[in-house]
Amino acid sequence: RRLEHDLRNAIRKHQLYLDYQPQFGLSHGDLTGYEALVRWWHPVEGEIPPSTFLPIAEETGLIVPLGEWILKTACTYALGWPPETKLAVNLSPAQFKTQDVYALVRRVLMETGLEPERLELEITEGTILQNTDAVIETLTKLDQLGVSIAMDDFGTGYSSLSYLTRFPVKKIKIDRSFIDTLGSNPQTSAIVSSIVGLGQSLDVTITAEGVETEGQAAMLKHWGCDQVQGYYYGRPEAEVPSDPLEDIPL
Ligand code: G
Ligand code: G
Ligand code: MN
Ligand code: NA
Repeated sequence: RRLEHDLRNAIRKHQLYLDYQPQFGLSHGDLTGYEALVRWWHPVEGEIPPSTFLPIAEETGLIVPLGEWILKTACTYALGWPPETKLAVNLSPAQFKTQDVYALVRRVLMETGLEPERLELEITEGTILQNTDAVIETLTKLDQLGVSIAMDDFGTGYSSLSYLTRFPVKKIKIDRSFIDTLGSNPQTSAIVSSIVGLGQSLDVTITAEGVETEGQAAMLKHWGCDQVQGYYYGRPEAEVPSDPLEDIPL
């Protein structure tokens, strides 16, 4: 397919870049970190969303060099932030299938000099459902290195909650589909407040994604949600272009 060919060239041709969306502590409103989100500006098609090109990257194996470029670019960029500011990077299930994620992360941290404590890796339930033992081992080693693990899109997958006892998960990100209907659907209010309570009992940080309104923010604050992310607080915004990995073979 043409998109596959184009994606192969996209990094070299400077068509890929990262947006960074801020995350805030809800009780004090302090900036806690940024999530890196990959973007592709295609010369003919314009902006192609990650939901279109990430599956292609995963099917073709391009996710390996792409994931490496994302991690290295984001870690390098985060070096310019204040020292307490964390960087969250998404990892797809395919990355755990096709490479040693621990080795990749350790190498990129060493090459860039970013402290492991500043890096948070967002995984999905899809990742922990596949080859569980290998994934547990990888995540445990990352945890011991000081890198933290966040469960993304929480509440949309099919796995049982028991993974919370077996995986070193430090943060749960409540999927934005639940935040969307806060206020209009009493059931989602019950679900979200319960997840916040679960986080408090398990000593896991709870982040609400996709917060778009003051009303949603007020409810989350009332329940004691730890962190927020969403258009109400800040949109994903582009970095100053930088290309530390121009020489990656694609
Ligand atoms: O930013 P946006 O809503 O377009 O992201 C769509 C999806 O793409 C989200 O599920 C997000 O987690 C995923 N995504 C965005 N950036 C990255 C990335 O750098 N790596 C991986 N694996 N997924 C990403
Ligand atoms: O799956 P993941 O959580 O990584 O995806 C994050 C995606 O959510 C990004 O593509 C980002 O652009 C999008 N996003 C972030 N904040 C909001 C928001 O407030 N509303 C909506 N609709 N999307 C958001
Ligand atoms: Mn995410
Ligand atoms: Na999400």
